[in-house]
Amino acid sequence: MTVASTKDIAILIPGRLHEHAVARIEAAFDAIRIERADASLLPEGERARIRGIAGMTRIDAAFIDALPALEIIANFGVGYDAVDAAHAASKGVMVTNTPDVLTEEVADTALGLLLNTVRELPKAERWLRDGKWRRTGAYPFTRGTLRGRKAGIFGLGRIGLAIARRLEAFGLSIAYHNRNPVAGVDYAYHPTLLDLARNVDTLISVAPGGTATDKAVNAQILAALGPEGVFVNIGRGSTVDEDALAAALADGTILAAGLDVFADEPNVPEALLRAENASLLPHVGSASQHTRRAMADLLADNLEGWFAGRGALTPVAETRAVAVRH
Ligand code: NAP
Ligand code: 8YV
Repeated sequence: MTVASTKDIAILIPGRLHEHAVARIEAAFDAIRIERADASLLPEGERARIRGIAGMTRIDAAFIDALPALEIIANFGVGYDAVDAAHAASKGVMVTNTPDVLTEEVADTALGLLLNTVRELPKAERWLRDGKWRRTGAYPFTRGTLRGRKAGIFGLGRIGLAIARRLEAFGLSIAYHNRNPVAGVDYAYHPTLLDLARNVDTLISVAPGGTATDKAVNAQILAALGPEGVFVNIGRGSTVDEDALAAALADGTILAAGLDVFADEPNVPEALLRAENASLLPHVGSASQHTRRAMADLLADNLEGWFAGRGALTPVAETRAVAVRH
């Protein structure tokens, strides 16, 4: 049996994408690059040729509608809140993401961020580098400690579970909130986020973005955490009311926060930049060379599998029933 070439299949890459993913797409397909996901950047004839999109950018309903031959959107990242997957499903378009290959890396980052936040490690390092250890003496004892803390995980999925396993090893008690309890897990389940926040002092959010979680971590949740409360966000910035968080950090409603994600990246609110009790990272949860390459491979494997007629490797929930139609 001869295998048909995929070199005439047009795959659109809007905006930036990992160079290994680009190289694999260029090797297997007819890769077309544009600056951003804007259909006006493509001539009419070109639009009708696009059968796949590979990207890490917003793909909205209008963009999907502008590409009549579109079959698959391969998203670089496990979080796909930037892709209108419900609309894609309604048009019979597959959406894939990059789960599992990044889980342990992101969980590692979450623990690093938690330690940085509670034990002020970046500030202690700055103290040393600024010569204060030599001139002034030891860095002040931190008010925060992991000892005796009760952790609550908002979004106990793949990454949440990997974080929970690490927290267990650190000796913390663990509770969680999801829409549904997780089978086979004996961490305490709380049916609402508020109930979880009232019962823990360390809230770690690894929930997806989207309308259902928009600003879910608000002033009431932060107040429920209490004055020893620590909030860590490794999920999506949109899940937090950033104004309420900045106010809670400033007035002592909570002790500290560690944030890897923000509502309007790369723009971080001034009030959070100024907060000395916040430890801030520029969305580096999965950002090792090893893990980003694995994500790039999974994205390319999804496209290759799809156009070889084998279906998608990692379809998102909304498009699980979408079938190969070529
Ligand atoms: P996952 O396995 O799908 O887990 C998501 C969890 O969130 C599920 O347990 C789900 O449980 C819960 N959830 C979803 N919607 C909810 C809602 N409205 N209310 C309460 N709980 C809800 O996904 P994952 O692989 O762990 O990734 C989680 C998220 O991490 C991604 O979506 C992404 O935004 C973020 N992420 C960030 C980085 C980074 O670099 N900082 C890297 C990777 C991923 P139920 O369905 O039962 O509600
Ligand atoms: C990436 C992420 O930084 O997978 C995710 O959901 O947030 C990160 O791994 C991001 O997706 C790159 O666009």
